[in-house]
Amino acid sequence: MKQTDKLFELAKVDAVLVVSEKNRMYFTGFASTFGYLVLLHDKNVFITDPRYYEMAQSLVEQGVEVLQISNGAGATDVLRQVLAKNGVKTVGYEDNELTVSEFNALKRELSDFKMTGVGKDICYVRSFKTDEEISFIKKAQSITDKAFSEILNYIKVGVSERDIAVELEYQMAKNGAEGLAFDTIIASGVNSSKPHAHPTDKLIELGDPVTMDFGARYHGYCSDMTRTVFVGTPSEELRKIYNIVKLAQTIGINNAYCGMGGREFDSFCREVIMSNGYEQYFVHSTGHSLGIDIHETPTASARSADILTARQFITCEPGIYIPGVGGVRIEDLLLIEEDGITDLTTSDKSIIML
Ligand SMILES: [Mn+2]
Repeated sequence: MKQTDKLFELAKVDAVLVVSEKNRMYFTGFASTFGYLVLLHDKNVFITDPRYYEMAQSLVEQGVEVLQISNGAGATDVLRQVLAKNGVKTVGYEDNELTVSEFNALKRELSDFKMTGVGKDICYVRSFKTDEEISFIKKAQSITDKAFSEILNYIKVGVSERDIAVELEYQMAKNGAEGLAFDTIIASGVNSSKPHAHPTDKLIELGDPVTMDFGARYHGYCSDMTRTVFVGTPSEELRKIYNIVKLAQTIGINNAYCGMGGREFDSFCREVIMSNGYEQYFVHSTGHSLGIDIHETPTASARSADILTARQFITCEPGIYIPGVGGVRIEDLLLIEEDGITDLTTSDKSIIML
């Protein structure tokens, strides 16, 4: 089971109850819509129902005890028995995943135990990727880069933002994506000043910037990249903005190092934009990590207290957005390792005019 020793170092509890689908998937590698995973100091127990019991036998090989809920019995009855049998007094739960009503129900059912939120600790543990997770994210990013090179042949005057989104998603699927990392963002012309614009029926016009922010999912893991390209020749102002964003991003990546602060990394990019007088138009943070979720810790922002270290990911995505004019964002995905930073995004960043 992944990283549970690390989790128990942080979370001073006797057991951790994993209920959310993604954290069950994270710890077991086994996809299921229902189950209670109980992490204990010396063993792990997976409680599931007959739909998954047979499939869950694969976990037995990993040393996980698999229990089936018999017809008519409640899952929490079995859960209570497991906790009591193992002398558990304090139970860590996912305070960042459960709804209020799920938590209230659980608290009622487990009133004999002390409940402690450990969501932050799970996020921290998840931020350090294993070799396998790194390989999945690398593959997801390579699919995303391939789709970008294909979409350049497709974008032209007269196609709509929605057309581009659909084609991009098709290209990711065709190159091996099992799904999307998040809803594709396509923003053209003046729409591009809205950092997270949804694709519309707007048609591409000559001179438009087209910002594409998209990612693939591979074995459950996300990738994320953004490029702004131009159809025809951009205005002087947009070209200027493009060059500043590109410079900010290049300086950010070149200065990045293992052990830097999230705030420090943000400042590498922000200072370039600031010194060119556009700081008021850089309206979001520089980067975030990803994994099973598209936004994970650590983060790189002016308020981040995170330290970015080995086996963690961070995006580098400065942007400038001017309402009524347009916007530019360039985003790469970086892997931080002890011996340096690897930029996993291979797509061109020199200004592209289609
Ligand atoms: Mn991103």
